[in-house]
Amino acid sequence: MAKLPASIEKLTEGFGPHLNYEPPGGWRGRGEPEKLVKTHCCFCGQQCGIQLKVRDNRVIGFEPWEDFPFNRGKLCPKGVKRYMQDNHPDRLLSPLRRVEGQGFVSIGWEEAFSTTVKEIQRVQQKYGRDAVAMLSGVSLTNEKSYLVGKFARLALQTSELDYNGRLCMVSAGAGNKKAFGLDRAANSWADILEADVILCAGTNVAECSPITTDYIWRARDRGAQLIMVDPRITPLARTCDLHLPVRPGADSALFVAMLRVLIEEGMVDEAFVGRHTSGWEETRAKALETSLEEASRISGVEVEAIVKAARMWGQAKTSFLLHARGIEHHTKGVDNVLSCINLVLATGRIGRPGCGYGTITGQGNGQGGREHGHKCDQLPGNRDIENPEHRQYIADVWGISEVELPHKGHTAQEIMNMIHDGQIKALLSICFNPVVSLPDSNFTHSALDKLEHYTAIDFFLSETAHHADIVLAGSLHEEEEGTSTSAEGRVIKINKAVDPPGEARTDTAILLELAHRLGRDKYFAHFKCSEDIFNELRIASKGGTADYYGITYKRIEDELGVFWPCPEIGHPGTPRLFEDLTFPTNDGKAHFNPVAYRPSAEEPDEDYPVILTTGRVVTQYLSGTQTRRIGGLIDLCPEPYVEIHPDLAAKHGIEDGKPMKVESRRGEVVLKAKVVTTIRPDTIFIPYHWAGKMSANLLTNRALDPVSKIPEFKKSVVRISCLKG
Ligand SMILES: Nc1nc2c(c(=O)[nH]1)N[C@H]1C(S)=C(S)[C@@H](COP(=O)(O)OP(=O)(O)OC[C@H]3O[C@@H](n4cnc5c(=O)[nH]c(N)nc54)[C@H](O)[C@@H]3O)O[C@H]1N2
Ligand SMILES: Nc1nc2c(c(=O)[nH]1)N[C@H]1C(S)=C(S)[C@@H](COP(=O)(O)OP(=O)(O)OC[C@H]3O[C@@H](n4cnc5c(=O)[nH]c(N)nc54)[C@H](O)[C@@H]3O)O[C@H]1N2
Ligand code: SF4
Ligand SMILES: [Mo]
Repeated sequence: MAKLPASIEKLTEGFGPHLNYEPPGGWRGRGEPEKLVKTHCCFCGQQCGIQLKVRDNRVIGFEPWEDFPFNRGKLCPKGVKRYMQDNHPDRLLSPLRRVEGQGFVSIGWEEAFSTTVKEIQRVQQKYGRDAVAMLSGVSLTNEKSYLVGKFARLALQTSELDYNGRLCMVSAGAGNKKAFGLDRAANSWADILEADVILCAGTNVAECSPITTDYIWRARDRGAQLIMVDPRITPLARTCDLHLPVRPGADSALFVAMLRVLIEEGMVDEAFVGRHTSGWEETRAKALETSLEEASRISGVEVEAIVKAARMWGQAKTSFLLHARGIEHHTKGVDNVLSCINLVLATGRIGRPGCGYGTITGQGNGQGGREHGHKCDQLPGNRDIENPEHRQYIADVWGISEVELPHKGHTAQEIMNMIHDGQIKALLSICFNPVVSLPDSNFTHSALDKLEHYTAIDFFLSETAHHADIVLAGSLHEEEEGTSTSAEGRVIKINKAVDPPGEARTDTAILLELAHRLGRDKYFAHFKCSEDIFNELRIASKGGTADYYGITYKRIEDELGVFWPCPEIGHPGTPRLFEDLTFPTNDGKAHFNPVAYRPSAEEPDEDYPVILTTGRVVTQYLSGTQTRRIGGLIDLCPEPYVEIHPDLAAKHGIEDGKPMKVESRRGEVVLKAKVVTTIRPDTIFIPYHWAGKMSANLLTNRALDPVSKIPEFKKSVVRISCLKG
């Protein structure tokens, strides 16, 4: 193996023996694979096709899968290294119990299940059913997401179920439903290739949706222009035609100003607006209330740049608008999304070739997972848990009376607040690491310490699982068959490559056993395999906006994915939505929504004069429990840092590579400064994938968007100082 540069060796010192881990004899010593399994990457919403090499019931490597149309064999660094999770020495091989003074000790499944069930029953008898909450995650397949929704409502019989997509996709989802009546990217990525102008708002495409970069480059090869809206000049922005360095939290002011230019310069598609939309008059009037100068003052983007962006967008024949968490992780995340959609609708560029719109889904199954029922307000098929007809339909599918179906519960951050307040006493979590990923981690730690009982299902001992009484050893992505839905809305097949190692069990087997022990077999015992669950999901989604009825395992495999909605077996699936220019809203039209700028929950002041924004790096994934264990990825970015502009750094005597302190109203961190000219001088950026003292979420704010209840990860205020020595 080539020797690592001294600087990197130094940085990885002390990270523990698991880094650069290789099995005895090395990976090569494992010999040739016995089989190649076509499946998908376990990480982000791009859901790249990949082939896993398997030998002796172990994943020993990967091969590109060039036939899969979305990524055509391409992978990012995480996809290339993902196979190293399998065989990992940190992998949980049996259930664990936390014993005071001893830490975690290995126990048998009988003890693990009986303790969990006894505690759930004790807490529910003493405090009521809703005193037990469940938190879930959308790295899980559609089958597991559906099962969790049914499990929480029929086995735990609680209304307190929510999921980690609450930190991710919910502002986009709420905005999409308001405007289009349906929550999915409106097009497959093939339409990006035909777009004349591509506008990317609040998305670090090259690092976070790396394969989308390839689509944008191919469009640019045909002459497409690229506009990027981000407080940082991200890697893709370095090549764009126009970069708008928006002040964090000010996107709606910017987009409303662009709409004003479209109106004033006659670039609105009046025929489309008149025939296919409603709400235009109010939206138009609102847009004309803010002057360009005022929008420029709020957003920090020059008037000329706003006008230029509006003209580039307004004069194009085809266009594609993409956004992600940069505009969505705000207390006005939904407003920001709606202000983008207003630009798409005003120019009538939707439902045609090369005319597209989409939020870029974050987590692996961030799309499918938000459709089939582990959101607190939702039932499968993207049905509304408070709509009497929707409730009756699902009650019939599940064989219960409608009154037995719990009502809407609270969202993820609200559940954590209720744990802190003592209203929720026990927690079951699967696939969620809130200690690292929720804002204000000191608060999250103290909330979890108050629980009377906590069982976590994970394959690694995450930082949140450190608080658990019982940890159930669940399964990796490659250990269970299922389906997932990519950012494009394409339903794809996840194939099982290996069995769970040691005593670990599949997530599905764990949930089914818990349901059995809770005495609710009659709703679950018919599930003998993942396909049984999918077939029930198909029926449960039938007639909903996210209709999967016509999708079968066989079709997915034969067709390399099927786009929902797909309401009948013979239906071809729907790569491009709204082609007939009708929308599944109450009036069949797309809805404009008037948006007015409002400040963020925190704005800079004398005590905390600097804006903090947070996000990602290409080599780490989410809370890092998976990618911080893969040596090859840690080598590329071993620890978090503070991106800071040279002017701001100089003001505080901060030097590149030297430690600096960042303090907010909630906590403080000491990290190395990374002095770069690619960030606004009033803003610093910290990647959030690390736990403990290096965690960005020690600083962030628990304030929520009033509609989507997403936390304001993208803006809080801090003071900074240089640390000598
Ligand atoms: N490498 C990697 N890829 C990932 C993930 C990962 O953890 N690592 N996670 C996946 C998931 S779950 C998600 S949600 C996606 C997230 O994908 P993205 O949303 O693209 O990633 P982020 O880094 O969270 O934020 C994107 C950008 O928002 C900018 N930004 C900050 N504040 C504002 C603002 O107020 N306005 C605007 N316009 N921009 C702002 C930041 O500078 C940043 O460049 O990535 C997915 N892909
Ligand atoms: N400051 C700041 N905070 C953020 C963000 C930000 O931009 N800034 N982004 C937010 C966003 S967009 C997101 S999506 C969240 C993500 O936050 P989380 O969802 O908490 O992050 P993950 O790392 O996905 O945590 C999932 C846990 O589930 C486990 N897991 C993964 N797959 C499976 C599986 O198949 N089965 C089981 N049983 N367990 C599994 C992993 O080991 C891990 O411990 O973070 C949010 N937090
Ligand atoms: S992390 Fe995302 S872009 Fe990278 S290989 Fe996996 S699915 Fe593809
Ligand atoms: Mo996300």
